[in-house]
Amino acid sequence: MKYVLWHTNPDTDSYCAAVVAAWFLWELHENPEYASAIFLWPPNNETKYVFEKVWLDIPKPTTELPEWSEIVLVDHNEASQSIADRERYTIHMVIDHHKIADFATSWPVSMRCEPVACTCTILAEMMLENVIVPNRGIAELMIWAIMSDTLYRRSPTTTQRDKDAVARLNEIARIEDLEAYSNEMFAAKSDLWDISAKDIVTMDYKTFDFHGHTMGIWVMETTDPNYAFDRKEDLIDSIHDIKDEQWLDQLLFCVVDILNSHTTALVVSDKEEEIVSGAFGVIVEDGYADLWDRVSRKKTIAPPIDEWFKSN
Ligand SMILES: [Mn+2]
Repeated sequence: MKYVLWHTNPDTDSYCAAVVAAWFLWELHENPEYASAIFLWPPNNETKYVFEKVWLDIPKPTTELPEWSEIVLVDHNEASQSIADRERYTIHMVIDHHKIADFATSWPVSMRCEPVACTCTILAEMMLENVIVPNRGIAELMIWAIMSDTLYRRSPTTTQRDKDAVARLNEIARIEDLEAYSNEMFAAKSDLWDISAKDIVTMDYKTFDFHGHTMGIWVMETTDPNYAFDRKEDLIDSIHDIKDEQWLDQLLFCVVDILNSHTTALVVSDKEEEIVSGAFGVIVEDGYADLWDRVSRKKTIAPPIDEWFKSN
């Protein structure tokens, strides 16, 4: 049995990709015992919504990962985003769409990494290549994952391959109004009334090493940015706490307005103000920096900061 694992702090793509990859491997090897998705971390509100909405006729994923087992990594490859003690398992395969940072094994491994917006786009292509036709539930999961990772195809990370995958998959899923469906999913993600400021800040985080500076770029994607702005003081307190706890030099918390493709960053110290105004050429006012249409951490937020650190 191979265990399919998503990254820590899983998002909708990683949840869906794990379930879909396990299904794909059963079909490919004609053996439902071949692989299992493993549920190690709880879903966010958006992912919960998707799994409540989609009808899946598949065996239940496991929650126990036996020691020394073979694992398949989806939606990540870096050790820092993976299960702790990863060296205690044998990596069998990687399916991912992120940069390759610190990946090494002492044995041969299958790697399928592609510069597309979503892991499920890669899985949809693997099915096409292997003449495996997803059932309706599996097709739907892949559509939601792609809509989530591309912010309904608005994000600059979106490629033609992502759009083609959605079109192909929707011939099976037959969702009539993709935009309305996507907006409901984003609204589910934005429903944060019962979530603490600290959990909001840590919902979607990635930490970068910019030329020796450890900086967190943390993102909240929402249909209603006021969820964040109304709790600004609480969020700032949490950001300071987290910076201390995680030994971060800097932390930028970005509120992404999904419907308007617009990002506002919360700037909590003079150093962060210097970085943000230098990297993006914007003025910080009242603790806020307007980053305009930079909605992708990977493509439009992290690279200018990296450049700034390089020359400062
Ligand atoms: Mn992804």
